[in-house]
Amino acid sequence: MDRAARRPADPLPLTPDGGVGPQADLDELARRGRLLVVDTVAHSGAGHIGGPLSAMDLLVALYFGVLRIRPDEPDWPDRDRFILSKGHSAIGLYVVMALRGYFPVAELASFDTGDSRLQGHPDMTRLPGLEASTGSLGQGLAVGLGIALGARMRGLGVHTFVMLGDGETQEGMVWESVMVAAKYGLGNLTAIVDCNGLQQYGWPPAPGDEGRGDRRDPLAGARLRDALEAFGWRVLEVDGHDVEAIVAACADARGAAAGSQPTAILARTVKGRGLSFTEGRFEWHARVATAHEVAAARLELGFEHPGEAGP
Ligand SMILES: Cc1ncc(C[n+]2csc(CCOP(=O)(O)OP(=O)(O)O)c2C)c(N)n1
Repeated sequence: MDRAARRPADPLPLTPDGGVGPQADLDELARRGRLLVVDTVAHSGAGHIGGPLSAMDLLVALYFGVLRIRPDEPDWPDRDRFILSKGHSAIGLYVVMALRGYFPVAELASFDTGDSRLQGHPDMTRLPGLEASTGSLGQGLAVGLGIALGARMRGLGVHTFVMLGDGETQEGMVWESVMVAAKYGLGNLTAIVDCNGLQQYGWPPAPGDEGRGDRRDPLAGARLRDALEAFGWRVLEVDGHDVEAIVAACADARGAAAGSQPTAILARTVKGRGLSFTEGRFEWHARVATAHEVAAARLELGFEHPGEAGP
């Protein structure tokens, strides 16, 4: 079948504009979001799975429980700003933006095609609602701190949230941004780190550890907390799959006084979360599900419609 003519299966009870409205149950939304990620990547034939599934509860919490935004007026000057610094998880962001009403869910079918607004990594010149183009790891926090500083200078009461991967914190530019944000006391800036402990191929084993096959990141967990605190940030830790807890942590971060420390929320997550065959498996970083796997995902997530998605 012609790729452009196919569309992801859509099990959602949608409103006419393709959104579901902010009152929907957030865990249910995350479950639906996960299926749309798997379906859309299968439909497109390319994309990432592990990172978007890891971040899905964080994205749902942000877009449905935290961010002050107007999907029908994406450039509203008083909106909160959100930057997905780990831009390879773009499909997770697009799914949640579609559910929130930025564009019709059916448009996900164009993901990663030539002239689509939904590029494989976020492109702010194409899709209204994106605050930055990302994908080259390490840059999102620098953009976020510039926005937060500018907002404070202009007296805007907006809050800027930036989501990073824990593997991404190996980029030196992250720490330059951490240092500058602390220097300027940007209490209106919050970094959310998706701490799943895995990245694309992980770290090579340390000398003597060759047989262990342990690809966990050395900065995951306690060492990341220590480093951020040493640079002058306030650090909160949260279960990154507990939507209510994430919303509460973000509210706490938003409450930081002007001129005080920026906040980092370390969200403990599982890469590939939600499907037994993707959880904790680095090889699903950017794998495409087969038709059989899409069907298995649908069953595991509790959706029985056959749908059209899948190769
Ligand atoms: C500067 C840069 N180097 C390498 C890559 C290739 N790359 C894409 S994702 C990724 C791993 C990212 O790991 P992490 O930040 O932990 O993301 P997650 O596990 O949440 O997907 C790498 C190395 C990139 N996009 N940018």
